[in-house]
Amino acid sequence: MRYAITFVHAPVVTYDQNYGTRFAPLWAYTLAAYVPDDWQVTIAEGASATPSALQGADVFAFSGINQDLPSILAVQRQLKVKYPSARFIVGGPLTWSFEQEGRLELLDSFDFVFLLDGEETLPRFLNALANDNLSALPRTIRAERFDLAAARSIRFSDYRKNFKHYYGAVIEVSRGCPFLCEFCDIRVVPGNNRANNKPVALILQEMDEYLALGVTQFLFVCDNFIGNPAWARECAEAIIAWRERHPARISIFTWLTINLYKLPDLMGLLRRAGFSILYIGIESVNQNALLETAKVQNRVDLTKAVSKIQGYGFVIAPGLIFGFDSDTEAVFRDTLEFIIESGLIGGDPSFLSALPGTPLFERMKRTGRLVEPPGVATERRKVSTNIRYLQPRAALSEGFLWFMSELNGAQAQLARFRQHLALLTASEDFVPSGGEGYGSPSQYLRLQFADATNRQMLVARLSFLAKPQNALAAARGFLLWRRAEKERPGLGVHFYFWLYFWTNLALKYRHLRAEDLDLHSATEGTNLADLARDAAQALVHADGLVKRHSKAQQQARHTSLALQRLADADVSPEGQSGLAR
Ligand code: B12
Ligand code: SF4
Repeated sequence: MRYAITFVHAPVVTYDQNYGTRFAPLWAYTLAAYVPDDWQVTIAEGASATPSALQGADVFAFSGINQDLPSILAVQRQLKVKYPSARFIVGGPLTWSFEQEGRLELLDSFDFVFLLDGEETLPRFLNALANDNLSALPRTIRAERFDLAAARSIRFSDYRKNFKHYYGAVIEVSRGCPFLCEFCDIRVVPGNNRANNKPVALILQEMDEYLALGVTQFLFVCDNFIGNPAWARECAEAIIAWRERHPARISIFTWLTINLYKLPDLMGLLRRAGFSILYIGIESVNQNALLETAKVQNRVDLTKAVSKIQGYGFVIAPGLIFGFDSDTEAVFRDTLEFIIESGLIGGDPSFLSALPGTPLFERMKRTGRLVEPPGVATERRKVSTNIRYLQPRAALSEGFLWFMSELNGAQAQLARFRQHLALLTASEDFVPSGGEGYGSPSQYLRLQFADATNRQMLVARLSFLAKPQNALAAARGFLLWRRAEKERPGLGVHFYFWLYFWTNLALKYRHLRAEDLDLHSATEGTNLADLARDAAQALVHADGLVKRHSKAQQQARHTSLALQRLADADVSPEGQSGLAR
């Protein structure tokens, strides 16, 4: 071996985001498969990714998401002192995001910064270094979109050393999404507005490798698994055939869109393939908000769509967002009612944020509604966003606090679970998945006991559930599950998922007060008349003709209405306009 590269995974894995579950750093195992053969590879994470534990290398490669910046810089700074002649490189979602935001200087301490897919740029860089030709490369190395049809399997020789630390397996299956939601930074990545799928044979090959390690829980990583429904069918059918050869009780979690409910054959196939939990961006129960943000595929009867999907036996982990321009005082109550009525048992609603590079970010910037990030890093706090909303701040905080306290109450929790089971048992579409369900409690508990912080979290969960009203609701939920199980075997994961999500949210938001919410209203620092003018201008073409039936028209109309409401309300930042309920 002539050269050595060390992938350093040093993120902030804060308690409220992974809830004690540790997943494989897929970027490192993926890119390690593209390192030239004569390089020695080390993948360092957790305790082994601390400066004192790290051995010398020619290249130290870092990656992360925006919120990881402080921990990445802290580790890199110390390593640089220890190994001054090494090259430090960085890639991952944070580099693209910072570039879009015009803040790439945050990564100035790195020798080279990589934007977007690394499968081709990393080996090019390593070869240039080995050939003493680094000066031919720019400091910021931008990738073309990598065609996943040419993807390699992850580097299992390294993965096998670490797999016991991880919850199940993470398999990347696809990149990209054909939709155009205004707030999303996936579809704006060059070439990413369509599905880019990995060969199904490679997915099965990786499943074989994982299964040989005894792994049966799979996180199928993608932006939208049904971005190309024909490929999704092909993939599901191949897994069904694979399961006939491997009698393992596998379970799969993935990300997809709500239009799945219109594809009954695909829902059946996915269940038979072992799909168990689906993350679906529902975003808002306010149909105007969906129009405003161009989430066209969600402009349907959401309760019906959610019930239909759940009726096949899936658990939905819903994405829900507050703070769209057209949200009114009703949104918090409507969302709570929707969750209960449609029997949704997961979800961690948040406030709209403008990600750099998105049309939403541009619109907020243009209208002076962006809140500048504090200090050097974009660090995520419990409830912290970068938009000045068109609702009074106090009303949003009040509404959110009310929503969380209601949702986490034993009464609402039992009601949502009861409805969930009622829908499942009444459904004629139910298809058993033949697996344990994603979120196996035995595997989760193994990881919980292995770590002191996780053990504390487990104790906190149990003491929350021990409160009399919570204990009663949990016991009732247990009995409801056992009764439903007689008609629909395999609902254990639904019960555990319900308890898991309930306790996650309750612990995350316990002791939450209005002061803990870092929210801003357009009344602070923004001229409402300018905003109204911008909304009106958005309605007019350059030639002066008024736009009809366009997204801009919808957005401008709702923004104008919201501005009017805001102007009519008590506009002081602390104003109590009654928007909360
Ligand atoms: C799976 C996933 C998760 C899983 C994590 C599983 C895991 N393995 O850790 C879960 C559900 C836990 C999760 C949680 C969160 N996630 Co997430 N997640 C994803 C998702 C869907 C896939 C990530 C992935 O593994 N991709 C596959 C790998 C191979 O891709 P990659 O890491 O991007 O690496 C490629 C390139 O970036 C590049 N590259 C990467 N690093 C480097 C380094 C070098 C040196 C080079 C040369 C190249 C390079 O090469 C790689 C191969 O092409 C992405 C969206 C997406 N499609 O990427 C969002 C995404 C990463 N998540 C995101 C967010 C915001 C979160 C949360 C903060 C959400 C929340 N509000 O709680 C939490 C944070 C959790 C935490 N503490 O880390 C954002 C990050 C945005 C940003 N710029 O900061 C993303 C991009 C989604 C989005 N567009 O909004 N997430
Ligand atoms: S459907 Fe999801 S991934 Fe696709 S553009 Fe909308 S938010 Fe992004």
